[in-house]
Amino acid sequence: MSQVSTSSEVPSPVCLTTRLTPSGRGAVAVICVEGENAVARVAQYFVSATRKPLASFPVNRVVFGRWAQSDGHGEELVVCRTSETSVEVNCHGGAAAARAIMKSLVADGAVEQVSSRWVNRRTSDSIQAEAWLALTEARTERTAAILLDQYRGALRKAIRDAIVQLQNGDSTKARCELATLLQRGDIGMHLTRPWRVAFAGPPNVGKSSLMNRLLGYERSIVFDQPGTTRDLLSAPTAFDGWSMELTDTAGLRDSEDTIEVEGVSRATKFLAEADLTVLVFDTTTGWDERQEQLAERHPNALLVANKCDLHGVRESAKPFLATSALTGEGVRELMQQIVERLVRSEMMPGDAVPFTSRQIHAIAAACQAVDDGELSVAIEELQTLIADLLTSTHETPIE
Ligand SMILES: Nc1nc2c(ncn2[C@@H]2O[C@H](COP(=O)(O)OP(=O)(O)OP(=O)(O)O)[C@@H](O)[C@H]2O)c(=O)[nH]1
Ligand SMILES: [Mg+2]
Repeated sequence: MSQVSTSSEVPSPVCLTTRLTPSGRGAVAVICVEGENAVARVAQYFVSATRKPLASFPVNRVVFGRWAQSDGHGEELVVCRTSETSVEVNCHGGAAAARAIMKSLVADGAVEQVSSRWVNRRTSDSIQAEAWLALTEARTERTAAILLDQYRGALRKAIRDAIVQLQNGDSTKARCELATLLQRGDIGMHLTRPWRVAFAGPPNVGKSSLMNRLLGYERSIVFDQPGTTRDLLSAPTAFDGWSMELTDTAGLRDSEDTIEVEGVSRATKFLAEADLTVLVFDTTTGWDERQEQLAERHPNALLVANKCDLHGVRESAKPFLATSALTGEGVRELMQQIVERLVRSEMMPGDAVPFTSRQIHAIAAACQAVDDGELSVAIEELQTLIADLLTSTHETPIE
């Protein structure tokens, strides 16, 4: 009751609270609290280890202390005033700790803001804003470095150059550079989303063993009886700095077992969606009509002859990569071939890459317009792509 009357006596300006780190696992979560009374709001919950009030610490000093909630719970964390009107709270990573802090601030009148709005307040460059957000989703150093290049202006510059070329009537050069950007679109879209690689093939050929070998741990159960894997089993990893999600599937065969039939049906559906299928066979078993048909049904699959330590002879005109999940032979080559199949463009540091569907659609539309001889339409598409956020979604600064 007293809290309500206090807040009505002192009109409180808008205080925004934003989670800056993405949801999911992480060592530390960062929450930004900003607005005229941000320090006071945080100080209601934060007790420094030295008991000195938060406002007495200089800007940019990292202060260790405790977040004390009204229900007696709380956690140790660090807080930093990043300006007179903003504070960063660094708490344990994971959803629960950050959620509890956001909840207490919101209960106290702060307004929760999505991270895209936070970004839009800091840059008017639409591509930089997209890169800023995408960076929080990058899973590897390599993908983060490429996004950082776009954040620093690589894509914006490439689009600007294409606009100038079109304005100067050099549509051939512009078309060529736009086509290069489009080719890199597939890589761009996978900077924040892993490539999906499926391991499929007849039962008992070593699909699970091979996937475990690539992951470096026992994700899937391996057993010497066919029909061991039933459901789809996925795990994230990275090859050569590219983010991948490997999925083990049930051995493809006709079965009377209802659960196995369902497993095979799920496997078949998944293969249609995966970016790449690694079709595994057992090098020691003969190459028969059924295996031939399986390979024919997946013409883009990477063909693997596993158990090469047993020195079987695969008699087929098809190009097989020999592997042994047992000894590790051929596994490095398999990794390389997976990357070669998926990452189809050569990339140099600093290269421009479109990484959102908005960007890719705009570039594709511009290419189409150039092909149709509509240069002014192409220029307009590209100008819209790099248009200032101020003209669309950029918000006024916090009062
Ligand atoms: N010698 C040898 N044995 C292997 C190799 N890879 C797998 N195995 C054995 O083959 C058997 C089947 O392996 P899994 O990895 O379970 O085969 P799978 O293809 O996943 O089988 P399902 O899930 O039943 O379709 C196990 O006994 C493994 O130890 C290999 O490269 N060499
Ligand atoms: Mg298996």
